[in-house]
Amino acid sequence: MSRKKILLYNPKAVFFDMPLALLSIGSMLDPNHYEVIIIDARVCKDPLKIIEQHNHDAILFGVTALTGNPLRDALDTTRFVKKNYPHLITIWGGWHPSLFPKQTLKDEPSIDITVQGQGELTFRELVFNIESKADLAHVAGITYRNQQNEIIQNEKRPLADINQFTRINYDLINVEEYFRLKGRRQLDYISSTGCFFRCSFCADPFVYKRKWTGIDPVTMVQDLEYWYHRLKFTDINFQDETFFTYRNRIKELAVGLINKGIDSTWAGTMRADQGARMSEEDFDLCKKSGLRRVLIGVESGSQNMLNWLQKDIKLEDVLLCARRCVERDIAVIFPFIVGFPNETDQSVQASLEMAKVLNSMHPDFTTPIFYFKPYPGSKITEEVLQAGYQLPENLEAWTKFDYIGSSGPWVNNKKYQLIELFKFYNKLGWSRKRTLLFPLQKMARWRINRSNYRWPVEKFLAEVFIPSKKLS
Ligand code: B12
Ligand code: SF4
Repeated sequence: MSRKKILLYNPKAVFFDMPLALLSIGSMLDPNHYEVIIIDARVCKDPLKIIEQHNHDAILFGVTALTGNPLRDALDTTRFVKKNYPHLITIWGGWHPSLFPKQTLKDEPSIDITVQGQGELTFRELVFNIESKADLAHVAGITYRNQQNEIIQNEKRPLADINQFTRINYDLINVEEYFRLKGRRQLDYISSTGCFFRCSFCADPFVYKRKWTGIDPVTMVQDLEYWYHRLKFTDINFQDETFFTYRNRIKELAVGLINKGIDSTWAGTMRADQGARMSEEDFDLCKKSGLRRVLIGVESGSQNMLNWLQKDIKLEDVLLCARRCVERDIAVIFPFIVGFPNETDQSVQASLEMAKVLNSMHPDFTTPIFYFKPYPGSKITEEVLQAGYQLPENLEAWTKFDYIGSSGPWVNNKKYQLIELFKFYNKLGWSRKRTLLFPLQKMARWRINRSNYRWPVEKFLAEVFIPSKKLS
């Protein structure tokens, strides 16, 4: 019996993380019955041709949709598919349709179904229902058009235990191609879904209702051991929201990696409070098992602001984690966000100060600074919407929503220029010493320490000598 094809699409974008969302849902289908074809527009030259090749015996076209630029290609390709292959049911899942279940359908007739939140069980059930042409009314976690063309949002699907899912089958993609594009044999891995915390700028509490589910460490070690021997990776990038949620889980993982001889470095996300609760021995164990980098969201250098953000961390915890990482030569990314509504200059200044302190502690510490933009689902956004702020009103407008490029609504141009100069000099000043650049690096530190950015000639020179990508 020939297998039915399931086409899964990752839109064009400029980064090369493995398409974990599509791998997660695709791995849930019985391979004896379905042939899952992942088309990643970031890595294949002519995605439309691949769709054309496979459309005849396919039953659906699934797309993963992240807010912002990737929506553009997601939209164009879905329109192309609906126009040319109307027999394919088009399904969008991921963060954007999780936040806009109905708007996405209302604005775009080429999309048939949106999926909200965790997708594994919903997708498997959807595929079964679509294939058997069954009613979708009982598939929890989706929004769809019924026969009367009404948009119906079904009941929500509670977060299911991730341990009952089939583990990701990396054979569904050409892993070597991702290794090549990344420039290293780095495996992307997701070990949990959701987060227990309540940060008022984040969409996670809205989508996952402060729930969390994670793969048990024994299974994780078995899984990683299997793929280590198959793929010969040398680094694991854990893409979880909060990888260090349970200290014992991480310790068991670390012991497992060591005992199984998995000779690979790894990186993951850690909250400052979680790092502070760990012992020195826990850090030693993680380092021994290959921990090379953590990402610790600092968000603000002002404790008052952190309290307002409901971040539930203390600045002392951030510094404690930083010191522990310095002692063990573990790199850290410390992201900040500035430009919250009504944020004072003092609060922004406190963030810049904290970024300076952290950056100066270790050449492998980085402190990216983002500008706050209100996003639905977060507590802050609800508040600014009530005060009259307007979000993009339709799907087209969301394709232009740009998180990174601009300063957001609450940072004026003068402040923006200052912060951008700070970012440049802070990064240059504290990065690893390079003989040729050393005089510029020294000058950058002098400027940072005095907040003096007049005549930024080093910026000009550095931009000439260092490719801008490395400085961004
Ligand atoms: C890796 C990552 C990136 C990578 C690449 C992203 C990518 N997907 O290609 C990079 C580093 C480039 C990146 C960049 C950014 N990211 Co990012 N990133 C992540 C991260 C850490 C992991 C994504 C992932 O692979 N998850 C694992 C998979 C399995 O989970 P999932 O995608 O949610 O998929 C599940 C469901 O959503 C659903 N599903 C998903 N797709 C589909 C499709 C179908 C058909 C179905 C049925 C179901 C389904 O089923 C899946 C299994 O349960 C997430 C946080 C997280 N843990 O999810 C943030 C996250 C996605 N990023 C986020 C943000 C804000 C950003 C940035 C704006 C950050 C910044 N300030 O620069 C940028 C810009 C992104 C852009 N618009 O261009 C937000 C998303 C907000 C949003 N609404 O889009 C997240 C959720 C972090 C957060 N809590 O705020 N990111
Ligand atoms: S910012 Fe991180 S810790 Fe806070 S709610 Fe979002 S995912 Fe959880």
